[in-house]
Amino acid sequence: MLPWWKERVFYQIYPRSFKDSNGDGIGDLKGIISKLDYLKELGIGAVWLCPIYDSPNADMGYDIRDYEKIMSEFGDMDDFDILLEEMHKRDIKLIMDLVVNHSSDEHRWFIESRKSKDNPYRDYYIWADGKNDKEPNNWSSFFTPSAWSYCKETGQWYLHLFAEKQPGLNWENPNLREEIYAMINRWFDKGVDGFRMDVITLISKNTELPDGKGEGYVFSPEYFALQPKMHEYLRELRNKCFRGRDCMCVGEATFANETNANTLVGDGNELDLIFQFDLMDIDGGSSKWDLREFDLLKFKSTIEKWQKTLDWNTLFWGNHDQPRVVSRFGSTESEELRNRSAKCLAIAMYLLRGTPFIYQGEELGMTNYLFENVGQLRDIESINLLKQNDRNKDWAWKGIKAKGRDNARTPMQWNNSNNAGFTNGNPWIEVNPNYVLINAEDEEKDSNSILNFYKKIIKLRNSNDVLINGEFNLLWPDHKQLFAYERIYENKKYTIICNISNKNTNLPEKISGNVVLSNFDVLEEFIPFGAAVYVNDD
Ligand code: TEU
Ligand code: CA
Repeated sequence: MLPWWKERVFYQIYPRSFKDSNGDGIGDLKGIISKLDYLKELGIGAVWLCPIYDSPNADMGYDIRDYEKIMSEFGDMDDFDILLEEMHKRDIKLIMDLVVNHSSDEHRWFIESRKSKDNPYRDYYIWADGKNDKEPNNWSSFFTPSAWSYCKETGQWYLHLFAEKQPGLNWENPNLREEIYAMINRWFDKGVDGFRMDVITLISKNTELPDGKGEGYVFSPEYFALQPKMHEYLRELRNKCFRGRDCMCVGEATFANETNANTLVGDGNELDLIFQFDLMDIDGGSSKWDLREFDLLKFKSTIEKWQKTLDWNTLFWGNHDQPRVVSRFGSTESEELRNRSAKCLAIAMYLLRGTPFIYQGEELGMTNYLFENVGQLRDIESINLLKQNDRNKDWAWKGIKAKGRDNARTPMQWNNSNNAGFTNGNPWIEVNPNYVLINAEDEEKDSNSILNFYKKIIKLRNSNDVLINGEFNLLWPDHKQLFAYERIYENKKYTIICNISNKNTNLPEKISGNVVLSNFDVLEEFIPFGAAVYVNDD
């Protein structure tokens, strides 16, 4: 019997932008409840819900002020209880996004911790003395030049691997860990089905706090990612919270690679699944902002590497941190190409071996937004990039337009009425004006829509022995246009062929079997972004 999280297709909801029910322009829990039938009809079996906890939203909820209070803009705990009940009524599981590498600086623990060096909560966070009136070391953070901020009340610095308002929790402290475990178990007792653990590979740091190699501020994950005690903490988390429950824990495994990934999921004593980011980094250079062209051969070798590295992968083209996949790896040159490339990418990804995670709006073929000025941005990562590159604004803006996280955070496009039916108020972030063309209501009525194609792919995969259990075999690894692979289980084989290019191409060999799904009238020649699924059970 497979665990439920291997048999279901997941859908990631970014609640702030999903559906607003009370006209304040901000998505909320009641809005999600109103769209559960839409998810059921899509074929979704589980939801990853981005953080809904009380937060000042310095980083849109990834800065938690109270782990057991619902963010007031999203509703209250009664709304949550109804949401969970309505999900379970529809046999949709719920995993919560949990951020325990850091909290908000407005969390009561931090308010206490910063009061004095002998405060009982002092060691819930990572404090250190400066060196020669400067930071304790030269680490930079994901969002700020230095990973340290000074606290004059106590004359020490505190570590934050993200924004100043996201102080790092000190997992070395068993009291902190016990509080985290107790909180997780109280959420389990409410009936949630698991957690997506934010940047969980960063929870252990090198306590010597050594300088990174280089001049100035240096990004130094070799001292704060996948450190030795991380496994100890993950095993303790498994034993204190997950063991014995019919639940799932997926870790955002920032900096995991093929040499260490199995230490996180291999023996079942730590995480069940990981999100690794090799594919998300494929069009970046020294940073995500150094844009690179999509390289299909690199894509194919990356996919094959991970299909061979892990017995069970997470399968995703994006999330709330990534740009919209059809704009990034597909084509928006024409409506025909947007339609066909979105379908091609879905076939390419979601018939691989692993658990699919579809990001809200991806099933509609939603695109990046054409941001033009900083007033349209909401994401601290992009806003800080502009601040830190004042003399290099063109470079920064090029990166933000291509990969800024706000691209994925514009409101869900439900219909072609005002604000795409997301809100009848003033949306917290601009709605993409192409909602008049791209929206769920119109796509539901269009048999050729991306939405209806996603329904077909999910239906094909759901409860399909071969596509769930089958082994993966890459075909034609050196072909410069075709991404093709087989899924084989017992005597049945599916062959998946995708022309991820903007040129026609012929198949290198004849494929046996019948076409069960395709995004074009399959002939010998595959048109740009043409994709087809063949099955043969000889
Ligand atoms: O993201 C961690 C992370 O590495 C991101 O900074 C990501 O690599 C980057 O944004 C890509 O552009 C998690 C959450 O998914 C993200 O939303 C939070 O901002 C971050 O942690 C801090 O909690
Ligand atoms: Ca609202």
